[in-house]
Amino acid sequence: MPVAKPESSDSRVIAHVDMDCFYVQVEQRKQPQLRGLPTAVVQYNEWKGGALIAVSYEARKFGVKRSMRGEEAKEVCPQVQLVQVPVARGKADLSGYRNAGSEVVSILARRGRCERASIDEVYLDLTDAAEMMLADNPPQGMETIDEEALKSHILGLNNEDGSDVKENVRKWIHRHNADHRDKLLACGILIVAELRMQVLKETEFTCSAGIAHNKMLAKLASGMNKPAQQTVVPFSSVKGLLDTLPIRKMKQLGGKLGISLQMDMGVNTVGDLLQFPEEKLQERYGINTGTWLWNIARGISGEEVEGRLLPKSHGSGKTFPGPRALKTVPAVQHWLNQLCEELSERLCSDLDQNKRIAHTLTLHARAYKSSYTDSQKKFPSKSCPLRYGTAKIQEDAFNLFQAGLREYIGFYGGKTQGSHCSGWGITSLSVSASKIVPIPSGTCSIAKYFQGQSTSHFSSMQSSDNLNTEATLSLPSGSECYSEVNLSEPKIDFPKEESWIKDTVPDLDLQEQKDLSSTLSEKTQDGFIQEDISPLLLSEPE
Ligand code: DCP
Repeated sequence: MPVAKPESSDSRVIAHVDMDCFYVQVEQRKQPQLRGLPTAVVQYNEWKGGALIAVSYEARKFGVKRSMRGEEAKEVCPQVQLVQVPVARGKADLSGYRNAGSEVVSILARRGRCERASIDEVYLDLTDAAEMMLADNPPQGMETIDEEALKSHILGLNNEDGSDVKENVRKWIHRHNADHRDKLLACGILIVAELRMQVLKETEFTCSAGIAHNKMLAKLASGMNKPAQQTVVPFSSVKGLLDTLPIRKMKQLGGKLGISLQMDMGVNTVGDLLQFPEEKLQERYGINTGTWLWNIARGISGEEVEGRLLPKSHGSGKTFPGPRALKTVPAVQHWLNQLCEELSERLCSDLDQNKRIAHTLTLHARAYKSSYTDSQKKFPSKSCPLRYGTAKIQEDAFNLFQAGLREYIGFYGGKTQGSHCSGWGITSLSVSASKIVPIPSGTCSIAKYFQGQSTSHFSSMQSSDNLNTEATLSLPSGSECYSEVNLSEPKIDFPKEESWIKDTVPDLDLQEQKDLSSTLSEKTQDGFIQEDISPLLLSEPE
């Protein structure tokens, strides 16, 4: 949970950039004949035409929605072009989308600190660039303002009927009597417009952006005018924006906390929170969450843009809904092997390209038990130290699964006959690698690094299919220690009916998560507390 720094945060320039119908744009770049046509990307599972995961703006005009399946989309828009997501190892292959996201990040990072927040979203801290522009070539004195900047939406700007909107924006940017905060935002408008045009030129992708004094407001604004547009939140418009904003629209309030606020406190809009003293909110939701709620009601957020261009973890997952649930241990092992193979490949390319290694392997699963009273019990997530090499990862992941299964079905719970188990089914599986850090600078070879680290890492090196143990590293000096972001959340494979969490790292710290969890009397809420214990004697718990 970020601590509010109202004084300093008022004069920051933060942008949130979000790609428009991202997977569709990636597919349209591959097949330019689809440009301008109503298009949707569908899952690899072809049942009823496949579930839609991205919908172009042309298709949205006909009523095509992400919640539909291909057949339904054809009913509302017979000319819709359905493109299947690429497939590898019997599951969706997102690597093309990840790489396309990286192309965009490398352009956006040119003007300030850049945080890759998801596969298609980035935060930028443009404060220094804006201050520099203000000092050298302030917008107030510019004769011409770029057309793209003039198309910006400035919240609170009085655009009476008939008035020339672009002219109003030009006047707002040119105001000499604006306070420092608005002058900085005016610079932000120009910088972001230029960056977006650069992205278009170099990648052919359009994106939308929000520009404000903090991350929270920038994120809210970026979704207000899409596609290919930018929205600005001047300080004077913050209250108006939040007063009527339904709380469920806030990133962290779409789930159980939002429901509790509505049901227990009668809070429907962010503005409704203003009536509660900070102490009252703390009493109800814990110290950190209470203060955070008090702050967001006032548009205050001290959350920093982290300098992070690389993902914080890698993951690979797949769901097995309904009749496709996995009911035997060999079936689970088969799929785990596929997932681990993909994970291992990505770890190797991260090591190769970025000189980073991951330290923790985690297995998550969803399961059901047909014949037991505690059918609500969740399949426990399990972690262990990560050993490099596909075979090692497969072996460890399988051990994690077995430990989880033993705990899940209980000692007497499963009717296990050899490899065949009855009474349980696995509906989703995922493996992830986290605690990714750069190999210390000065390490001369990968093999030496692993030798120095642990025998498990080293032994895995010997069996790695993909690693060249002789490879000599030229490590960047003073490499940055990246913190986590989960770009690799296996989004596609999660069931549609569950709310998809784009931003997979909730902006709540551990204490906060616990506060919240205990307040809501739930010990194992998804997204808040994960039980990652090492079930094996491989090493100490996380
Ligand atoms: N995605 C997915 N499954 C979901 C939601 C999204 O696989 N349930 C993928 C496809 C999207 C991409 O993530 O193209 C980015 O998701 P967004 O929510 O940002 O949506 P889009 O970029 O598709 O559209 P918009 O222009 O509304 O942001």
